[in-house]
Amino acid sequence: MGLFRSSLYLLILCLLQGSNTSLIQLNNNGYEDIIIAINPLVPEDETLIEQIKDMVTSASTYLFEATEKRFFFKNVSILIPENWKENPQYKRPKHENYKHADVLVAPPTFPGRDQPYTRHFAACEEKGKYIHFTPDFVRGKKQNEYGPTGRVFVHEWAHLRWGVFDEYNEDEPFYSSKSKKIEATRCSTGISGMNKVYHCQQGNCIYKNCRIDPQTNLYTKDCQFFPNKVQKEKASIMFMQSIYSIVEFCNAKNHNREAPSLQNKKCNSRSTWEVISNSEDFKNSMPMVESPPPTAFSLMRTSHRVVCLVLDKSENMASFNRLNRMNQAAKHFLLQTIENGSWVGIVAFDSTAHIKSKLTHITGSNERIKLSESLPTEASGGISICSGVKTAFQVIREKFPQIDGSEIILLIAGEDNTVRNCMEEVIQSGAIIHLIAIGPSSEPAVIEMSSMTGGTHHYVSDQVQNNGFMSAFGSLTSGNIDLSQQTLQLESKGLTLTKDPWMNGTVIIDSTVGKDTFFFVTWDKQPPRISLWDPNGRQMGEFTEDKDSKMAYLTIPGFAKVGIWTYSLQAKVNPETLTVTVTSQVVNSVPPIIVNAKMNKDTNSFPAPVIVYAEIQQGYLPVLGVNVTAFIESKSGETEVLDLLDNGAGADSFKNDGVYSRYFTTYKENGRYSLKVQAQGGANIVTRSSQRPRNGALSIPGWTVDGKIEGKPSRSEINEDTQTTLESFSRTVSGGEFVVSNIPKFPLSDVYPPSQITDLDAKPDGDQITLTWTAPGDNFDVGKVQRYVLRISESILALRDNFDTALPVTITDLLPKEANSKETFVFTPGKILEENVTRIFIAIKSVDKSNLTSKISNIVQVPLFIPQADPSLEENRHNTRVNISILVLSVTGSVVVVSIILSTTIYILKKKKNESRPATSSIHDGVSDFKMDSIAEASGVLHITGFAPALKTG
Ligand SMILES: [Ca+2]
Ligand SMILES: [Ca+2]
Repeated sequence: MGLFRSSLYLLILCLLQGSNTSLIQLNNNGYEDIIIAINPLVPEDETLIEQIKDMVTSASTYLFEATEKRFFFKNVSILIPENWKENPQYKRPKHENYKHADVLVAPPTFPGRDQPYTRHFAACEEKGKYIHFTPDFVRGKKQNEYGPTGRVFVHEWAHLRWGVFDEYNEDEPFYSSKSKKIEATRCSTGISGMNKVYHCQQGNCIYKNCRIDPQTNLYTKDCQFFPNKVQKEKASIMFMQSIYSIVEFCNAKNHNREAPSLQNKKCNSRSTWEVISNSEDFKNSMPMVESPPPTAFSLMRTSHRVVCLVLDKSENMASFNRLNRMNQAAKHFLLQTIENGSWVGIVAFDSTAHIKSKLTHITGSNERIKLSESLPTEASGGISICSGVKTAFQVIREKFPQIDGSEIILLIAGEDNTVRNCMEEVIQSGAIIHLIAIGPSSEPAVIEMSSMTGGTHHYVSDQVQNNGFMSAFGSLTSGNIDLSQQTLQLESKGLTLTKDPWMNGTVIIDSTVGKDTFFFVTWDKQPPRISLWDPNGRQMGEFTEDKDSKMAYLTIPGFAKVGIWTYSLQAKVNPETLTVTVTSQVVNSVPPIIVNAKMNKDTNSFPAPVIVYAEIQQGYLPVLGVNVTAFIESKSGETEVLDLLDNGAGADSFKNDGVYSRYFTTYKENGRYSLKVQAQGGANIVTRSSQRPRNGALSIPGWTVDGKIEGKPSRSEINEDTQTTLESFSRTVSGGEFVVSNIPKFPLSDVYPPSQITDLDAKPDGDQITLTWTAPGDNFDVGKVQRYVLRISESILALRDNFDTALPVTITDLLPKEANSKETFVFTPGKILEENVTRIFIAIKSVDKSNLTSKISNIVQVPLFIPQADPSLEENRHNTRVNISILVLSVTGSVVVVSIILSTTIYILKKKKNESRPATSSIHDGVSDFKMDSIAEASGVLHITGFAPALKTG
């Protein structure tokens, strides 16, 4: 534990905040504008830059061949941290920054954990978030484990860019094949090798034959597949790009559909090449005739932040108290959020622009206060966004001739169709435009401007109690500095009080934050009475009141006491609207718990659903068991509340990866919606999982050479999932905005089917098979489905492509539960099976009250008989007792009463690596056991009497 703790202190600070949108473009077969960012915690080392270049250069050639001369890496920007020394070669970044990094080169989460991986938490075919390489990996020090770095880069690139998944599966390393053999999960099956157990006793290590586990009818967990070092097989890169002969992806011809790989589970049993061929990249390109040019690199070093506020003061700002609300949030930003060392200027505009403050270097509170006194005080006149932005360029150029990488926080409250006049100039300027749009009628073209320059955009409604301004400004922290200097938002809340004058609440300060904690209160009419108590019940002093701006604030100097702080506001008039915002800075040396929120898309057309994501991590480790609530506000201020779940069902792709997700479908009106996410963790309920990340290159277990195994197995990184309990915490973040169109005037009856079941699991148990899955709902993952349809087949393709004609299993006894509950169903396969059926495939669809049917679930496979082991393993089988259990004559279903409501259960697990398979000690039902050898020797294959001759359908 001591080691774990101390190493955690060394954890890298995750720089990615806010929604990450890659800036990569594909142009004439070449990928452009890839950003590889070196984390500031990586010690200065110029050779690392050369090694990154070598990696990408060799990856480009490998990628070109693997994609049939279709894609290569054309240009890459390497972001060098500010704490590395200057070099004339290093340019100032334009739109490139850490928030858009495609590849992070950052220290490992734990010393020695150098596994390369891709952060990907969406569905098949969707893009991943970033690739993580450690400095030692890039330096080539991990070649024995992962092979050449360029090849690994291509493996990770396929995850990141095309949303394909791994074709190995350490949780399910073996399966029962059609040819009655146990096979290693791999693609293609042409990859040859041996299955062995590496066994060490008192320092003596030997390779033993694999044994069969009678519970699973597969090899025991310690058995591993050791590929031949020399072989001819060319596919697949998503299995093991480290095998020298592997230069291709598995395609429709050589794809191994039977293997329980994540690729098969997530991509509907399609090959990686089929998925890649279906991508936009592929459809928009033709193979090249000539060889591609070598990759070009730009070196960029981040430096001080330059920000200019460009604030609308037109007559549009006069209504709904907008000007004052903007000033409150802008003051908060200037007093608290903007980092020391930054340069800040202020421009206000109506039909012309007015410089309110030239660029000021922020070194302490004097500059902050002075800037906050320069905000516009009167709202009148027309609106000219271009004059505002151009004047901001002028303000920046006075101090810095190059405006590359400068940020403009553009706040607008109305339409201005002349904005296109300066669109091109702004996009070419190298500045980043962050947009905060107020009210329903703000100029849509500016969103485009903001996206094109790599900025974020936020929408603020006129519902004061939703505190939209504060959330939007609060999210505009720097993406390029160490988290230790950043401000996190712990609370952002508002209330319109009518009868009851009180607004009471609590804020949790955890030990990873608490520096310079700032309590900020606003009102609409009269200053309320404000009281604040620390966790010991000691009342804090007076708040500083700014009556003109209708706000009051209090800084807790130094470090605020860890625990629950209580505030109480009493309104003096009725009605009154009050808001409370609490921010705090990170305490050095411990990575803070960080919440990022986003939607899967910025624009959406009805009736497609939007997926809301909240990612909660400490360092790069997922934080589990958090109560996560999304508030989605439409342009007229109606708010929809959703609980986000990390249960691996519905919209959530992976269980327990610290990404909490949910479908959003209850649109009320066309237009802009803003997202705010609140995360609350309870002490001893929230945990940090040390689980190894998914989606990454497989480490080489060792090679088979001339029938012997070479090299020590590298399973040194034990994937024991230690769960560290955490203290209580709270966070509130803005997730930006999205726009919905094409909502019909009159509501349609029912357009949403139940979501696809993606976590169907099957465990053989005696003569029965126990199925479990998470219940979908009437509309994706909300409500309750009407019924389930369960079908089985001997052929995976028959089940996938012709589900409706496959053999049904009666499941009508099962009354569906509320969405996100655990469903369990037990059935006995019985006499439907042919004598030589070695395994069956099972899938489920669900049907809602309007008879809308879900997509087919993931397909699970159950081995029914002991498959043939390798001939070399014959000696092992004599001691293997096998449970021959398929004796019952009919297909019957029974409902298992036990159920767990998942949505409210915090999943605390002490999980071993293999979760999906039953423990060998699980209950045995006493059905006849046979000696395997007596059967196998009698017939060569297993013949069990009592089965009908053919697989029946219907
Ligand atoms: Ca998840
Ligand atoms: Ca429905």
